[in-house]
Amino acid sequence: MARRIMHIDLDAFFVSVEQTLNPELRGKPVVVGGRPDRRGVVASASYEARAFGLHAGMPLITARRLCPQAIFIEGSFTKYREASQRFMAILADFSPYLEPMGLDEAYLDVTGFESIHGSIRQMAVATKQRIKEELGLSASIGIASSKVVAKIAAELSKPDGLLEVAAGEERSFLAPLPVAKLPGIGKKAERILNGLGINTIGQLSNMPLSALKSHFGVSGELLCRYASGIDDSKVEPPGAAKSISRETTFGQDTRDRSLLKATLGYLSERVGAELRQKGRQAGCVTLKLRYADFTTITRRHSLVKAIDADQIIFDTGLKLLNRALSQERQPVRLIGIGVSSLTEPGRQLDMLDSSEQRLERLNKAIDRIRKKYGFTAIKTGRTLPLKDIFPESDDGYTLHTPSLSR
Ligand code: TTP
Ligand code: MG
Repeated sequence: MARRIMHIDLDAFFVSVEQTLNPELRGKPVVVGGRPDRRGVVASASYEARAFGLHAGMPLITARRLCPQAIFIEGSFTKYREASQRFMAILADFSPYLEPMGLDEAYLDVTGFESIHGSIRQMAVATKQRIKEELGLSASIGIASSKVVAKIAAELSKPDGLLEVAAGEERSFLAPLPVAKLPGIGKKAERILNGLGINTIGQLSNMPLSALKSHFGVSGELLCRYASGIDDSKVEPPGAAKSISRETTFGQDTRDRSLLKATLGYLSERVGAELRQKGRQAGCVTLKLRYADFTTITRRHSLVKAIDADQIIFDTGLKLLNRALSQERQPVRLIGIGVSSLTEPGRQLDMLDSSEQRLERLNKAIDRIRKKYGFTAIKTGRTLPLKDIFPESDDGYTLHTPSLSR
């Protein structure tokens, strides 16, 4: 029996959440991402704004030029995370085979669920209705026999759409679409294919596999399968996180060592808090820097022993930072810190030496107080310079981009 898979994606997610909270924004060109006089890009644009050519990733300055009457909102990640959790909870009511992809989209395997809802189409209608009634948000849903086709169907149906591709119709459904609609085909691959005279997915599916492989290596095979609507990958519930990271772009490129250090300190605390909250320890710390000319570097350090202390994440990151800055004269645009090689803590308490025990007790106490009174209830010395620069809330500081500050 053919599988039935739904792909659900909320329409203009960040903007729509803002519109539910402020009805005056409804039906208007609205952009979430930041103020148009600051630098940054559009994170989400209402469909009214898209009519003027605005889209995610466009610089805010360009967006304002194309649509001066648009309303620009800084946004707040906390609101979007909450809406996302409620959205996923609704989906989980419909099927336990749920694979969230980011905040506002998910796959649902609904094979065999016809009997409960009459048809899968009616099930999708009911799903959309609950999302509308309970969250005030509109969703678009694609239904097909595979993830890749369901995703493309959902995107094609937007906004507030519902599109089902019957089993056996995958190939003819995909054939007339431009190659760029296929997941995995970015700007570069699109240019290569167009250069070869391949514009539609149908043309792509007729290319010899050897030609695809010579241009795209091992990915060639996957492209060939996708182009024919073949994708056996399962809808899988999320596994444990492989890494945890936080990053931020500065309002202005900076060489200010104390700002860089304090920001690194704050981001390290955010990473450490999530690491401990997930009950994991990390064996590797990675620093990320983007310089003024957009050159981006990552520097990693493997630790002898897995850790979960803010102090060690920060100290390791700071060493990497100092080394990187000594080799580069440009100002810094973005800084990020992450941990990976995550493991369950397996050690025994009495094996810890006293300095580790002290750190562990300290971080536990900090976590407890922050859980009760908010993140900024405790400001460590290393982050103090941020106090006068960034607005603070119970959830922590709001760095450069409020719609993404988490
Ligand atoms: P998308 O689902 O790609 O975009 P959207 O929901 O705003 O619009 P639609 O699905 O109707 O086309 O992404 C979901 C959210 O993720 C989006 O509201 C904001 C955020 N996002 C960014 O912050 N930066 C980006 O470049 C993109 C694409 C999305
Ligand atoms: Mg969306």
